[in-house]
Amino acid sequence: MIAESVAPATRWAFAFLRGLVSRGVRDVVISPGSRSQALALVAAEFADRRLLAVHVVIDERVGAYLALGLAVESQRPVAIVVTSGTAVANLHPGVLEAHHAGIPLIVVTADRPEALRSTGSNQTTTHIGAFGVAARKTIDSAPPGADAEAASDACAADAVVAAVTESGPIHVNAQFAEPLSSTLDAQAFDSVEQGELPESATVTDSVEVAVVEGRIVVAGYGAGPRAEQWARELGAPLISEIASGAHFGPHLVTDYRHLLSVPEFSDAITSVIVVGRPTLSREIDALCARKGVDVTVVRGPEAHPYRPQDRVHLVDGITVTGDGEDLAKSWALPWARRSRITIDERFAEPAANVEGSLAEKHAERADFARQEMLIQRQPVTPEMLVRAVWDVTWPHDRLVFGASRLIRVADSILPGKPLRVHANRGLSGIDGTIATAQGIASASMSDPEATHVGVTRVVLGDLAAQHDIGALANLQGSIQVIVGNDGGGRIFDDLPVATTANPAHFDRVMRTPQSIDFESAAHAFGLDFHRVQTRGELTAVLSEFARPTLIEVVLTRD
Ligand SMILES: Cc1ncc(C[n+]2csc(CCOP(=O)(O)OP(=O)(O)O)c2C)c(N)n1
Ligand SMILES: [Mg+2]
Repeated sequence: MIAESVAPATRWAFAFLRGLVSRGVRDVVISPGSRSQALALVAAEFADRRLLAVHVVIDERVGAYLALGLAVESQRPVAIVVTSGTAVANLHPGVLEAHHAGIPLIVVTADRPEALRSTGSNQTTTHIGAFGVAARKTIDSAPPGADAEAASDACAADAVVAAVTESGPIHVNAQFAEPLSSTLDAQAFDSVEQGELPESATVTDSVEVAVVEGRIVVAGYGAGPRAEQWARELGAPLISEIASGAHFGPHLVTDYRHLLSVPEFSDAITSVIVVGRPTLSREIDALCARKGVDVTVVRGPEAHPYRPQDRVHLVDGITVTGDGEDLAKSWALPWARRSRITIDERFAEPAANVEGSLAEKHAERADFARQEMLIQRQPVTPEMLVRAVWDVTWPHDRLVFGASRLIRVADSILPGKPLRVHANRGLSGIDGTIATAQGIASASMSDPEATHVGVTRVVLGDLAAQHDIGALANLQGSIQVIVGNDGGGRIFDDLPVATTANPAHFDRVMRTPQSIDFESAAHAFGLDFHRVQTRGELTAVLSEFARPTLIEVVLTRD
């Protein structure tokens, strides 16, 4: 028990944070504010005692995405504490993304007592309902009184259980009256211990799926490695998106966009097992909507499971019956082989004739040197960029893609590799990408079980980078922000409207090229900076790495 002389707000904040920590929460993101002072100051005490990692972010929009990245990587709910008013609204993009993607967050907004709502009281608005349907549970906690500790512990328990079982954002609105905080005896912290998360619900609805020719597995966002395992067990081709967690293995078909248009392959498909939510290609949507194709969707924590047509079987998991090893030889492997051949042909890395380097004749050696120089001086294309990043990334590293064109290029050409790749595909916003990556980087650095601390690389477009430029203020640790600068939103160039609209108008209101000076931005935030124009420079900067770095890659137009 904490002395009654301590302000109720501080007692509530202490027992709430103790309640989170004892139930497995390890990270809290804090943005400054007066109404939220008790939570912020008590959290700082927890951080001093290594009971919680506290991440301080001025901009709540950045804070929400940072929390989301921390939750993705740590697989734990992450708490966010903000003050009242517009601070709450700034969380909305990250909360929406977390809801659609199914990522657990505990959003704590500090409010005045209910009686002051709608009275014109400064910085007071209606917090309840601010996130609409995106808050999977809302707890409006009454102003703390004599029972502050018990009430806030119950509130923490509710929030953690809901975040884990619902796997989405939970909104806790804490009503604080004056005095907004007071000091706390150091002994109070003796009662705090880190505990584990409550158990989450186990899979209930698993259906049996037989090994048959004509069945393929599609892994979308949130699929994870089980999709790769199921494809092997089923002897089925595996179409797994780049951020699915299953972009590897012998059955992988990277060149699926093309093969789905080749009748010899495409017409043979009779059944699709979709794991997670595919978001990167129209071809998958078209396939799943095709008449006569049976679609089973293995849902995850996302708000709305993938439903490309009305006749979808929605399940929580599958159990494969039969042995797909023989079938793989005649069904899955021809797909995978054909895909590999095409990709190798189309995207072969150029190489100078190595024998030339060993030649006796000076002219031949000089010719080799010239070829090599030309290769190194090639301007960087989107394909070259994603390939170079993929090649330097190892399983202990992390890779994050922004929404837009580069993730699609990566998805359509990169060979299989069991890497940890994330992209915010819940709503595919171009906002919050750098903040999300920093959350992933921070959580990966604090993983006590990690044997290697890798590098987190985030690959994003120039508009996405400008959108989240404020997140550069929070960069720390092993992180490279790699901006593919192609003069605006080049994804729109592929839309039919690009050929019909007034070109000047299209440029001004859709492609929207910007003139941001990324070098000055990097320096303003104390980051290292490189501008890269050629293949040689790109490979050199990707491997040289010490501090948080912004790399601007000037991309050539296709
Ligand atoms: C928050 C948000 N605003 C707008 C969009 C619409 N949008 C999708 S892609 C895109 C352009 C992105 O440009 P850039 O980051 O440079 O990537 P590029 O297409 O050039 O690779 C925009 C504005 C979005 N997805 N999210
Ligand atoms: Mg761009």
